[in-house]
Amino acid sequence: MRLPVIVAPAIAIALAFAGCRPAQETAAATPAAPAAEPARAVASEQGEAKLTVLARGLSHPWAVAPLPEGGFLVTERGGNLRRIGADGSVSAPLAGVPAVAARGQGGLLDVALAPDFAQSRRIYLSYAEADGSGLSGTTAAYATLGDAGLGEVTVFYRQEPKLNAENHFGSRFAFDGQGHVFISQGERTERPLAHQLDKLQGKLVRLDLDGSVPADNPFVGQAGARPEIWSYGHRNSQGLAFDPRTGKLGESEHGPRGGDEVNLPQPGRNYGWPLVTHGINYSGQPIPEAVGKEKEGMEPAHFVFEVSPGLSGMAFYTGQPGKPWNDSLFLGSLAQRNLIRLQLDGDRVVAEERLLQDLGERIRDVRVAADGNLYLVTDEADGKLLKLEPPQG
Ligand SMILES: [Ca+2]
Repeated sequence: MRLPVIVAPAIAIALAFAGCRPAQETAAATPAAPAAEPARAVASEQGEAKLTVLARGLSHPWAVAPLPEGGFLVTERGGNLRRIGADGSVSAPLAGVPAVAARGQGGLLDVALAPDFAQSRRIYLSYAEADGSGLSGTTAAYATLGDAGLGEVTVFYRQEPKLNAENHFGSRFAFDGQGHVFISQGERTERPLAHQLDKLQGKLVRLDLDGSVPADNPFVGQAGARPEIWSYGHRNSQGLAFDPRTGKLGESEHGPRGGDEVNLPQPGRNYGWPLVTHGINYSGQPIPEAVGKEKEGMEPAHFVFEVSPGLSGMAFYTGQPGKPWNDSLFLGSLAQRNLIRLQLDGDRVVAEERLLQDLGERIRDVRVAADGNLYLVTDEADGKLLKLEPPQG
């Protein structure tokens, strides 16, 4: 087992000071592993939450998957997968991760545990993959998690065709508990592709857990359409999760300026991009194809942010009766650098709150773990893994 390659700066400083102290104190103060930094209070409309920096010094972390035995898997966009202990210890990069195309917005993206992870130790990874000529596409693999790395790495999905474009790869996984994995993607900034059913850009796809195509997918048997597709007309979908209360799939979509969306994607439906949007180009120019906020035959957004937060990962917080944040949807904001909490009544958004504004960091992913806490990663050069303990009511 290699030693951790990252020492949290605060710990390094603590150790430096420890050197000036009497020997007996130094021995007692030396941690076996980097200790978590002290928790601090976080104000919320629903009471006081608690924030702890579990680890820092991560390079643009993109996803966090809490492990059932404690600890976490965290991806770094440059291509590393690390295990982080419940005590904040950060492992060396795990071996066996596929080569990724870390250019533009591409690189190592999502990590998720298979529904039967406790028995199988299988994990899912999504990433940007290059071909020999420099074209790239969103790709998904599963693998078995061992102590030092991954084994039995199997690529089970490739976005086709590969393109000469470096942005809008997506991507997140979600599992429906009925033997399917969903993979969100972006349109790679080639807007018209989101409506072309023979291409996989701008599509949400649904596969069996081994990567085969389910016979009941909406476009199976339709000439000129890819059978992997579940829904289409998506711009860049970087959040995906099932609502445990309703079993409905939710999707967050990083939109154009003024057009970030939450959708509840249904099979075979068209979610409109780029014809239907509330936004304009980041240049300030209109989107050439846009016809308005709604159009016959296309699904309007379920919820729209008309000032763009720059949405990324998302998680439902449910099944916590008596807790003030019960029935919330959390979304990471990249551009506004905070954590969004949407209060839900059924599927309806009835209130909105921003958290962690004073942290000032791009929140790339948020997950709810079995311990009832939220875990986040910040997409920064000095990226952090954060634990957020909800108000107890
Ligand atoms: Ca849309």
